[in-house]
Amino acid sequence: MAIEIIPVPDLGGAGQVEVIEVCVAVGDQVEAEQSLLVLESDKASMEVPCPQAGKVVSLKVKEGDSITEGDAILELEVAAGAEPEVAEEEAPAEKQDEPVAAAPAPAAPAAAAEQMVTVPDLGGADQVEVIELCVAEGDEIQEGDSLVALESDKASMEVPSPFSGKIVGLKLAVGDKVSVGDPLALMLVAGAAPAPAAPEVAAAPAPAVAESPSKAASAAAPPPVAAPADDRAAAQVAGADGGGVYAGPAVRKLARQLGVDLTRLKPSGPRARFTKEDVRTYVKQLVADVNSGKVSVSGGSGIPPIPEVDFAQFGDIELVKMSKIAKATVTNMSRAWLNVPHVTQFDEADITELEAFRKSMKAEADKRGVKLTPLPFLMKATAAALAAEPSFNVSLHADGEHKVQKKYIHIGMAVDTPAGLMVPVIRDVDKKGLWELAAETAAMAEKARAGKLMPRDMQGGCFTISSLGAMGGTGFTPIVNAPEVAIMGVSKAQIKPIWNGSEFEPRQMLPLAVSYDHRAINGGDCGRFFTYLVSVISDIRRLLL
Ligand code: CAO
Repeated sequence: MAIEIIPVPDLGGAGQVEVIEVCVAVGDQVEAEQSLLVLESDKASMEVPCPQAGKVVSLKVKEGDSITEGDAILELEVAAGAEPEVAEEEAPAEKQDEPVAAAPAPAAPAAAAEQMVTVPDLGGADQVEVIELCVAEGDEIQEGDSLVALESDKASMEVPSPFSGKIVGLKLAVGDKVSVGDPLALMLVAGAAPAPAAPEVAAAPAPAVAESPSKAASAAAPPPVAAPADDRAAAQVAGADGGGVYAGPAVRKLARQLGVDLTRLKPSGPRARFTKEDVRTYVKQLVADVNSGKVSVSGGSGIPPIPEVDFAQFGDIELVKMSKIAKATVTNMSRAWLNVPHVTQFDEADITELEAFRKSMKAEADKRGVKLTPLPFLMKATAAALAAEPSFNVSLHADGEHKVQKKYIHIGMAVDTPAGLMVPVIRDVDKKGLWELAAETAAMAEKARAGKLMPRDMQGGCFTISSLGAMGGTGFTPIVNAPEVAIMGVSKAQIKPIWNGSEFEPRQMLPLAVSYDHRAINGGDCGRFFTYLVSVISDIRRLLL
């Protein structure tokens, strides 16, 4: 093993550049070509790839540092005798003096002539996306003004104009993919010879991966990162108000990713330049304003926040830490409640016969070591209803165009545990018998209460049953466990006088409530599903049909 110092490569003449991101940490095993740093100059943001594989022993730079070519980035532990993999072809230093792209040859004053500006050497990058046009047809621009901003997966960069003159025609559009030599803009250039002379002014190569100068046309714009970093060269983004704002490519990229319109911000950088911090501060403030209710997200229909109250002013209080499950419940319930338009339908099932049968099985249940509660019967009946009314066994597809029709029947059961509410899922309920379901529901409830459920145990449900029957209550409206589209709440069975056509009969009635997502299910679907479900619970012989 040997220790190599990895230096900052040739930066295309960019001089001092800022480290905006360190992509590796001490101890990391890195591959050749893996990004080590993201740097930003006035004109470009760029990633610095690692020249060889190895282990990071120490870091010599940190975010915010100003560095230049040759500065040490990090110490890398490499296999003894290992050669830098990119050194041969791409070592920038070897090509530093080679001309890559050039401004047009100075010529004697002459009449204005049209010049085609082409895409300059892109440091080896090919098919680079045009992310912004910085000029429009008819614009009078100065040499060095940015024409377009390009973005590859490694860097975003601006292409400065090699001429002062007027834009006669733009040859590309936002979203186009361009390569070196592609026409960029036709310009009317005062005093330019009709055919530009051979390059005389050499520019430095693009960072780390410069290509042969032969690829650059004489009228190509100077390479993106070799451009002078003056005021004019700052990215000029046309604002909504027609004015201009100044921001480097990395700042514009961040603003684009976060959907921030830079014209709405105040720049804090030198010479009214926007910084990344400006964008972050703006977003932070916006989020804070939305959360505090100062700003409504949708012109009046936003949800006003629940005001913070100092409860201590009313009496003794204690802050109790919420469990992870309790916090997840906060998120899940809010998400389901706010996203799902709920409808809840109520009914009662006559479980007199079911209960008689269940009790008659007690001796056998004891022999099997299983407790036969009403829950397995409810599961089995629900599985039958889901098969009979498949409109309940769906989830809405994220594309807004489809429903996902499930061909399996997995049913979740809400379990009240000391840590909070958990919903383990019983798989393939339609294929299991009552004894198997009784054993499995009891085992899952036990596992939940012992905090031993695995994530997989709680995934894949099609429908949920929430039974508060053992506790009491005459009814409740359960919240759909999205992305499922329906849930059944079970309350405590009671003996009620039911009119049988000639007299009142004492019957054991089980109160049920089905809440459904009205985006996926209509009232008619629920009517069919629920009536069938109640009919099966009321006469479990139907399960055999
Ligand atoms: N009506 C009357 N009695 C009922 C009943 C009902 N609807 N459901 C169950 N019972 C009875 C059982 O038969 C059992 O009595 P016996 O011992 O005399 O047979 C007793 O209540 C206890 O049952 P159990 O709770 O042990 O078993 P279960 O299969 O009915 O329920 C489980 C299991 C895990 C669903 C339940 O224990 C549980 O945790 N429920 C809470 C669910 C919940 O929190 N839902 C709210 C979610 S939304 O906030």
